[in-house]
Amino acid sequence: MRTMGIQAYRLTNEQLNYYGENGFLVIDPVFDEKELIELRLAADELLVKSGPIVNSNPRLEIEPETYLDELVVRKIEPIIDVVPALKTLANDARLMVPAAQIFGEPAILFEDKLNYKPPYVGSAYPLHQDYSYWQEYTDQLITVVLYLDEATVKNGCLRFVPGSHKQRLMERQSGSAHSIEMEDPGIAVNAPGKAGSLVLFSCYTAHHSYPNTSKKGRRTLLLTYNSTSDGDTYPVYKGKHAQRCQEWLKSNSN
Ligand SMILES: O=C(O)CCC(=O)C(=O)O
Repeated sequence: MRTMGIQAYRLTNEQLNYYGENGFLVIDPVFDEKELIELRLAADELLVKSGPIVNSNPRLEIEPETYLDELVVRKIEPIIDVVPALKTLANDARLMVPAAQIFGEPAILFEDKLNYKPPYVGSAYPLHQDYSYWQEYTDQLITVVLYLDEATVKNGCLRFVPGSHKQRLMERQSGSAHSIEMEDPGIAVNAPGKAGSLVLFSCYTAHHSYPNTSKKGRRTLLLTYNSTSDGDTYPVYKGKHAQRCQEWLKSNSN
């Protein structure tokens, strides 16, 4: 964990009020260019060490569309068991202090992933609330996103429905386990950010993103935390998934 005074990473009252009202908050860059270069190298290492880019690789989600006939990675999950620098990031005070402040108690890692939004083929995420995926766990969950690359309207930054976190789970589209039925997804607002910015959001905040139609990709690291009083579920949740990924890689490497 970075040793700079933890006080420096605390949210202001204004930021806390914004989060309370809207269910999300964008924080101006808290990682500098040198750190971002190291984290991008860590992301590259993660991709190499995650194994072959095939649909059967349990650590990868692949984009529906190919690029120049090649499969393209959409998401890597989990990530902290592969590259030590990413485990260090998950424990960084810049991510954990704001989450802990909102919980009113220390935060503990729940889920970890790297989302790509590759140029041209980066696909949309339909409107959803993350808690619809996590219903067997606590709902004291906050995701902290770190934009590794600049996220713009053109390359498909995250978009949030302000205040939707106050509604608990919303109605899903018929035939869909997670996508929300909403007459006007345009009520979501863009959450662009420079590389190194953070975005915090609640597991009930409805969000989505449009496809990337630009030539600039954007990667995001997403670390989700639960409150410590709900215990450490990581070993039985993502830890088990990590084990399956490691076993798959062992049996699929030459
Ligand atoms: O990366 C994105 O564009 C959306 C990610 C997202 O909605 C999620 O992981 O829940």
